This record gives sequence, structure tokens and C-alpha cells, in this order.
Amino acid sequence: MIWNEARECMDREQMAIMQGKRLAKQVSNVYHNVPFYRKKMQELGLEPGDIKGIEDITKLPFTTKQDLRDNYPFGLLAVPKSQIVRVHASSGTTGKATVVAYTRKDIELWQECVARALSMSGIDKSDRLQVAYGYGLFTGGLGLHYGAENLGCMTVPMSTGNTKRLVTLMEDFEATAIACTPSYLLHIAEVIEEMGVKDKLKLKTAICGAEPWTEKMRLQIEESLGIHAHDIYGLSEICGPGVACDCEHHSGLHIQDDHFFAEIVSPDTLEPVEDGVVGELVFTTLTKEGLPLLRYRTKDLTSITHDRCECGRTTPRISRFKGRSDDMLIIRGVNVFPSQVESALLELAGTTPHYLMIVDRVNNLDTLEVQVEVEERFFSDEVKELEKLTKTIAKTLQDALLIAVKVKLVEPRTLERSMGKAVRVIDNRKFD
Ligand code: DLL
Repeated sequence: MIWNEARECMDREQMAIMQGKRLAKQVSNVYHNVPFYRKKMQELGLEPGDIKGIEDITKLPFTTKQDLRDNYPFGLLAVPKSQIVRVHASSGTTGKATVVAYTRKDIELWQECVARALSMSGIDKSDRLQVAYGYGLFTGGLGLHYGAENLGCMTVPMSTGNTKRLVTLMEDFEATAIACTPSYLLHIAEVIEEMGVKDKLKLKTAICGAEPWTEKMRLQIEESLGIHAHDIYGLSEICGPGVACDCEHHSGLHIQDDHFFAEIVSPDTLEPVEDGVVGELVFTTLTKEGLPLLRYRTKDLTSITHDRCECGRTTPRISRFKGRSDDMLIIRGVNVFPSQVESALLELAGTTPHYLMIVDRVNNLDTLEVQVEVEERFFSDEVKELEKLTKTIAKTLQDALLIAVKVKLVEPRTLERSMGKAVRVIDNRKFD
């Protein structure tokens, strides 16, 4: 718990004073060094001196992913390019990538946040951690890597690619921890099973994130591998993984709020909502130098609580993500989240968490087909069993989503596996 001892003692009032000072300094910084923010603040009639404490944050303008795209690649830097030591980028689904940039101090801050997150997951320097996020422009690989080294773990830069080799090295190096997406860990669990080496492994902890997953899926991973699984959250724009992580009580993700100030706002009105109410998560980076962001709209839907956690930490906690406001599918006017399908499937015996949603438009009517991998036995037994299961799944999904669903059952390991973020939805509708 080395990284968290200080945080556990931090009183909320003291924290608010520190956040306020950091915010005032950051606002003055962006006003003077980022023309984009100066213009936005001037449009609102704001001067840096108007921001005196953290309670003034709601006076500030929001920032969106589009603003980052419009200023591609380096238009929002608050320091000269010569002070940047690293860049990362996320591939945009449309148009330009989103580029983020770090000074040396930003990299140190990020490493510390990841080290704290690992520590919160019970990992310490005696652990041997395989990092199985992609290395490269994606922040997952290098982010976890330097955080783990900072904590002092033996860090194995596996990246993604060859799952059998990963499992072999897991056994040979006696890896005790792994960092990867939850969907990839499910695939790794299948390969471990296939290779028959489960009993030889020393794995005890997984730190998973980068995509939405349910509590049921977390428990399933814990059970199938006999390990503890933790949730780690982050986004490139704010730094990468390590913005928040869950502790041993798994009752929400603790935000590293000495560096990242979180607000939850209504996606419609952009007004702050009460604790416990689901809305869009918004972050302000209080200490970042290279690419500081004010009130960045993450599009991630969650709620927040400021109650003290059973673990003793005083940070605010965000609940497991409901998805993204822009991941939400609207099918025949009904809002559908992929996580609802996952939760419903995990309730049923015989199914696996591997599924694919295919949305189409036939005669101006939206259709949803859900392909689900089910256990082998349904394909060897009587056809009736398969039909029965198809009907049960269709009914369960219909009840959960409130729309008719065509279900297609497929054999185990038919759906394409992803080593990074899982592709759960194919939307064939054309909206233009
Ligand atoms: O996914 C950073 C990361 C790497 C986080 C490794 C955790 C582990 P981006 O590629 O910029 O960065 O994608 C950020 O992924 O806005 C969420 O929608 C989603 N996301 C990340 N972590 C979680 C999580 C990395 N634990 C976007 N639960 C975010 C749900 C997550 N969604």
C-alpha cells in the first residue's frame, strides 16, 4: 500500500483546498499558453483571476474530442514542442486521430498514477507482471509498463500477438499478475484450459480495463482462473490507464483526484448531477503540463459517490461504466447498451460471454441479431436442445432490451477474438 498511505489520510477539505490552488494555477497556465482556451474564456468573459477555488470549476468551458481533432496534432500544447518527450494517439473511427503529448513531468505523474493503481490492486514489487496490452501509440502497453517498473515489479512487456507463447512464459516466469483487456483475458483463460497448464501457474491478480465489462464478467474471470481481478480506467486524453482503479472492495473506482478532478454532468443540459445519478464523466487535469485539458467530456456514462470507501480511502469513486453515450445504440427508438446483452447472457447457463451484435435496417425497420457462443454440448446433443436454448436466450434478451432480438447460436471459439478492445457491435445501418 506504499502509494496509498498518504492518500488514505487526506481529509476532503484539505484536498479541496489543494485542488483549488492547482486549478487556479492551471487555468492561468492555459489562458496564457493555449490560444484555444484564451479565446474560449474570453468568449465567456472569464479572466484567470475569476477562478479562485475548485467550486469555480463550473464557470469554465468544456473541451470535446472534436476540439482535439480541430487542433490536430499539436495545437493545444501548453509548452514548446521541445519539452515534449512522448506522444500517444488513438485511432479515430472517423477522420483524424486524437494526439496526446507528455512532458517528462507528465510521464512521471502518469507512472505514479499507474503504480498507485497497481498497488490498490494488491500488486507490489515482489510481483511479476505480464503486460498484455498493445505497445505503441495506444496508451495501454507503455502506460502499464512504466507504472509497473515504477512500483518495482518484474515487468514482462508481452504486448499482444501470440497467446500460447504468453501462457508458456506465464508458466516459465512464474508470472503472478497480468494486465490486459478483460475480453483478452477470457481468451487467455481458454488457451490456458486448452494447454492444460492451469495448475502450474502462479497467477493471482489481473488488472483489466480499456473497455466496458460487467461485474458478472469480473467474477467469472476470478472464478475461472482462481485470481483477483481489478478494474482500471483511463483515457489517452487525460493520460492513459491509471486515472481510476478499484480496490479490494470493488465498490467503484477510486479517482486519483489530486491530479484529475471529476464532475458528472447531464449529457443533455451539461449541468452537474447529484451523487448517485448517472451522467457523463468530465475531467479537468490539475497538474498536467504538455496537454492540459479543462472539463474534458469523456462521453463515458457513470455516477459518482463522495462517501468514504470501506478500504479507508477518501477519494471520490465512480461506478462501473454503463457504456459511452456515443456507444449507445438506438434500435427502433430504444436505447440499447452492449453491456445489457452481456449481463443478460451471463445470467443463463450454457452461454459464454462471447457475443456479437449485428444491427441492420430492412424495409426501414431496424433489426438486431445477437450471435452467441454456447457450450459444445448443445451442438452434439439433440437439435431440440439447441432450439430450446435459442428461444430462452431470445426471450431473456427481449425482456432485458425491450426489443425483439434474433438469436443465432454458434459453436465455441467461432467469433473472432480480439487481443485489444473487443468488437461487440457491427452496425450496418446507414444514417446519412
Ligand atoms: O483505453 C486507456 C486504458 C488502457 C485504460 C489500459 C485501461 C487500461 P483510450 O484508448 O483513449 O484509452 O480509450 C478510452 O476506453 O473513454 C472508456 O470509454 C474506455 N475504457 C477505458 N477503461 C475502461 C474501463 C484507454 N475500465 C476509453 N471500463 C474510455 C470501461 C473503459 N470502459
